[in-house]
Amino acid sequence: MIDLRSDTVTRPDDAMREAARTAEVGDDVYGEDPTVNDLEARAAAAVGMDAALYVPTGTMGNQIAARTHTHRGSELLCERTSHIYNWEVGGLAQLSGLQVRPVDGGERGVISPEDVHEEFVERSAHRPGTGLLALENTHNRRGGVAIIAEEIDAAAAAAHEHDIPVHVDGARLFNASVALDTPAPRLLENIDSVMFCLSKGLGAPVGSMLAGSEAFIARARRNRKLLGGGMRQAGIIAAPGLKALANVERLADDHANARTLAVGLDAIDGLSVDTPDTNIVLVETREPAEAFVERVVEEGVRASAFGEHIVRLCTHWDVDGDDIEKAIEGVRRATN
Ligand code: TLP
Repeated sequence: MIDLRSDTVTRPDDAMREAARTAEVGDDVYGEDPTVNDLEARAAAAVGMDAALYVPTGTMGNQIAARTHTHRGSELLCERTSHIYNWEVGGLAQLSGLQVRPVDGGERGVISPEDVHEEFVERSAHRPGTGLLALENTHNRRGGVAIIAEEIDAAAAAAHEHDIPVHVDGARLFNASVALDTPAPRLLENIDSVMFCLSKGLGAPVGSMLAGSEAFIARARRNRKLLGGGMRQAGIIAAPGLKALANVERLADDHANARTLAVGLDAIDGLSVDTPDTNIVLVETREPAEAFVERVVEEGVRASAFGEHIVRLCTHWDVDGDDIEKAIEGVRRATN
């Protein structure tokens, strides 16, 4: 079975398992786990921020960021199809009392400075006030779109004109960095906080990082405890995360595999596929996506239904060029 449902399905390699086995640990709620402390320092440096916090999931990282930046009853401005708004169980409302103001970012999911100015809400006797702008890079739902630094800068500058902080959901930030050949710190030069996942393309079994200023991370640490994310001897899971940080450059292989997959699938009758920026391939299907997904499983390929006629396939470090050829053949057989 070639599992292309997500880049989260990867299994840790021997080096990661060995790192977990031999990790030095302590109680991280006391700040005494040396492996977690090392991971937090290296993660902060990797994104050019002052400090970072290890969190169990990307969802928790985003939700902590939203809660830490805002006051209850304010608004969060984000793209209409963003993860933080659509796939985090309404956490913004449930956990932080936020109202979402979604903006349509078009085919690439990019929020423009004009969008920010137009949708900004001034706090008044009648209005809640915008509390945070959340961007997503790469943009998952729009097909792993890598958003360039200048577009991020422009939206951030507009938000800062209104004194609104900016958070980036960078679950796949390093995919953007590699695809654009832009260092991650440059993509975040004008950003107040970022979440990135160790457990997606980088291959760690678990874990994400939230990074920002020292003061922001100190407050975020408190919110992590509140949400039940204060972990004890977390070095056991942080150690594979440290190995994952070294896996950034190999994301280029995933992107090359995704392009090969896109070209192969686009040549199949009834399917339409655009060339992806990164490791996420969106396939437009003539038949309903659910039916397509069921059919390709029979031929040894797992994919995710992502819309009525949209199927997502992700490349990752557990699939190589041969697997991609086999996946294309499997889909061809399934659709014949
Ligand atoms: N995304 C998952 C699913 O939830 C769709 C996936 O398979 O892509 N931000 C973005 C942009 C994400 O894509 C995800 C996970 C998250 C945040 C949440 O990360 P986790 O799953 O670690 O909570």
